[in-house]
Order: sequence, then C-alpha cells, then structure tokens
Amino acid sequence: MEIVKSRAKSRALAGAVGLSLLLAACADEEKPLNTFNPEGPAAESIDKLIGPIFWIAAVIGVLVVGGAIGLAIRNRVHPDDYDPDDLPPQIHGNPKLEWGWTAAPAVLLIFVSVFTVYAIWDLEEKNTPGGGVAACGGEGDLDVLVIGQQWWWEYRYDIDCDGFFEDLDGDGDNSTDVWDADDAEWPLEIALDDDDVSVANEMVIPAGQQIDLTITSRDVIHSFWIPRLNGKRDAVPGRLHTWNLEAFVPGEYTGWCTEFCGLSHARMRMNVIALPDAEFDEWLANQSTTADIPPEGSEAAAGRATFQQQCASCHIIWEDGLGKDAIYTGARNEGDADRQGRDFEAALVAKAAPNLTHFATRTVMAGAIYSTYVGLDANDNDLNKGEENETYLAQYNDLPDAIPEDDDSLGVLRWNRAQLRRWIRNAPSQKDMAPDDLLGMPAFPGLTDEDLDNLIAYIATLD
Ligand code: HEC
Ligand SMILES: [Cu+2]
Repeated sequence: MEIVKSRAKSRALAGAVGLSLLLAACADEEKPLNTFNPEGPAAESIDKLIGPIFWIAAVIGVLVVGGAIGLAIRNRVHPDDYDPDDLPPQIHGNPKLEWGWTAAPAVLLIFVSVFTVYAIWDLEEKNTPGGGVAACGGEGDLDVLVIGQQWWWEYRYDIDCDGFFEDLDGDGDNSTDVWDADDAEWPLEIALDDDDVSVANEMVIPAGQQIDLTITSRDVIHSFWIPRLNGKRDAVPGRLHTWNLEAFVPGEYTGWCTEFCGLSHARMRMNVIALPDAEFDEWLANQSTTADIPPEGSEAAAGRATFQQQCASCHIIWEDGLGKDAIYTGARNEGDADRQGRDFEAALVAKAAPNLTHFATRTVMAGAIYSTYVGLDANDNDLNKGEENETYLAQYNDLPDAIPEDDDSLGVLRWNRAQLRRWIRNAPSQKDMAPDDLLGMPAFPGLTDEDLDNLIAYIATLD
C-alpha cells in the first residue's frame, strides 16, 4: 500500500514538474516562433483574439471537468455497496434546466463570435492586397511572390511593378492585381521578368510597412508561416493566394513550412529580415544588380569556371549580358536556351534551384537551416538579440564585407566555409533530399579540395 502511494506521489510530482517545464517553455517570450509575442499588426490581431477566447474556454473547461469530477466523487458507490436495483430518482422534462443549458452556451457563443468576427474582418482587411508599401517611385505596391518548393522558399520582388509574370497571352496585362491566369505557367519557369529580383530563404522587407504577398507553390502544398508577423497561408500549386507581412520594428523573424510536404518538410524554414527604410532601399537596389565577374586568374575566377560546368544547369547567377528572365528549370520552352546561353535540355535538373546572384548577402541557406556566417545561429533569432541586434541589423547590407577574409578565430562573424564545403560536396548528407527524382541538389563526389576552395571563393564574391 505504501509503495502504491509513493508511486502515485512521484507520478504526480513528475507531472507537476513536466507541466511547469512546459509552461516555462511557452512563457519564453524570446522564442523565435512564439505567436504570443506578436511583432506585426496581423499577428497582433490574432493574439488579441486568442487571449480572451482562451480564458473563456479555460473557465468553461475547469467548470465542466471540475463539475464532472465533483459529481463523480460525490455520488461514488463502493463496489461492495453497489445494488443494480437502487436507481437514482428518474426525472423527465425540466424546462428550467433545458432552457439553461441551451441559452447559456448560445449567449456565450454569441459573445465569443463578436471577437471572432471582428478579428476575421480585421484580418481580411489587413490581408487584402493594395495596402502595400509603394515602390517604383510611388507607382504601385511592393509585391513579393512567395513560391514554396520542396524544400525551400523563393521570393520574387516585382521591382518595376509590372506584375510577376510575362505577358504570355499578349493581352498587354500581366499585373498581379488583376490576376491573369494565362500569364502564369506552372511550375512558374519563365515567369520572372528582366527587372525583377529572386532571392531564396531569406525575405527582406522594410519595417513598419505592409508588403503584399502572393503565395504559390511549384510542387506540393506548403504553408507559409511567420508566427510573429501573421498567421499561416497555404501555398498551393496552380493557385495564387494573397497575404501580407508587416513588422512593427526592424528585426529577424523566423518561420516554418506548416503543411507536410515530404522528406525535408521539417527542414523547410524561412527567415524574414525587417530593415529600416533606408537600409531596405539599399538592399533592394543591390539585389537588382548583376553579379561581379571575378578578375581573371583569381581563385574566384577558377571557381566561376567550375560553377558554370557543374552548377549552372540548376543555379542562376545573373551577370551582365545574360537575360534575367529565366528562372532555371528542367522543362524549357524552345528558344530559351539562347537567352542564357546554356543547354536547357540538360538531363538532370531540379525543378528549380535558389538564385545565387547575391547569395553572400543572406544569413541563412538551404531552407534556412544553416547559417552562412559562423557566429549567427540559423535556428535562432540572433539578429534580434541585444546590442548585437542593432549592430548586425544596421550592418545587414555590409555583412559580406564585414567578414575578415582569413580570420578563423572564434567569435568573429565570418563566412561559414565549413558548412558550405559539406553542402557543396554532399548536399543530401546535410539535408534529406531526393536528387535522383529531381528534388534537391545532388552530391558532387568528383570535386577536388581545390575545386571546392575555388567555388567557395567565387560564391563569397556574390554580394
Ligand atoms: C540538380 C540541380 C543542382 C545542381 C547541379 C546544383 N545545385 Fe545547388 N541547389 C540545388 C537545389 C534544389 C538547392 C536547394 C536545396 C534546399 O535548400 O533544399 C540548392 C542549394 C544550393 C545552395 C544553397 C543556396 C541557398 O540560398 O540556400 C548552394 C550554395 C548551392 N546549391 C551551391 C551549388 C554549387 C556550388 C553547385 C555546383 C557544384 C550546385 N549547387 C549544383 C540544386 C542544384
Ligand atoms: Cu513545405
């Protein structure tokens, strides 16, 4: 008997400890995916709705469960005293009770629905395109096309405000405000137009401004979610969903694909960096530029040559003279080969791969699971922390320059060569992928150490 009691006690203790640990974990405001710590208007609306409804539900939950347990205890009968013929008084029809248990929940639901409907309207308004920040000298909103792909996110900025897609049907309208399905082709191969910008994994936005998003997917259904800025929105192939993003203050906001999308679903993260206006403009202007061609004879030039042989069948690096209008993919239209001067019929090509033109300006890579800089943790909000936050964010555009070339001492922000090396040599060992099925990046066992050094030297120039 003693043993049973002490076992029950220790179980209760373990439960209590577990629960408090869980609560403590939830209470950590600094956790990067904490919806209870909103930093944008939409997330704030959602948070304001969750609060009162949670407490109403909690009170009802305690009353119902407590009542049930209380009644069970009060009316319990010891098995020895149990008499099947001893029925409690049987009542039929009690209008007061029946009215009570009908009216009370109805009143309660009406009360709750006021908050809910208000929040739905509010979010509807917030997530309607058109409220976005003006780009292109005030000509239109800054629109970002978000494309989910197994297992990373692409962001295309419609810089010249002429829509995301080529005017394929020739009706002169390729804007996204008036969605013209004939202008978009899935899997969105040739849609990027010359003046737009494509980045991967890390979306940069101006703080304090609404960015209109159009969300879609190349392959399976994904879901876009930056918990501290807004709720979730599915990315569905063949459909365009509108959404928006706004961060009150500059900072780093992380997210996670929240629709199971296969092998590396758990490693399909996303990063949003909100910058002050001036820094954002600088960032955008830089992203619109083409990549520098490294001086002849340099390590980086050798890397570029290797890149063109081994990597350019999937990855694009925009250089002067190359059209920007092709996002590189397997299935091409006739004639596209000329525009990029490459063989688009190459046998093994992923459906699409990250555009690397400004790879070195991003702090995360490979579905935002690895940091491109040692000293920053891709799985945390390092850029948001204390003094460093301000330093890093203010320097965000200078990050690639801030890195001492050969300083490998710990504690200094520096280029994450080791991870890049592992990635380029054998990407599938770093992230589950299925390159044989054109999903993800293949391994390159044939690259020598020198090839790798050269490639990394080249990639490091892509700022
Ligand atoms: C068959 C197509 C393919 C080839 C060839 C290829 N890659 Fe990739 N690469 C990908 C895909 C797809 C991803 C995205 C994988 C992910 O994050 O899930 C990727 C990701 C990367 C990334 C991370 C980019 C980012 O922003 O997250 C780097 C860097 C990279 N590749 C470099 C290279 C180099 C260097 C080569 C040549 C040695 C190469 N790749 C060849 C398909 C390819
Ligand atoms: Cu996904």
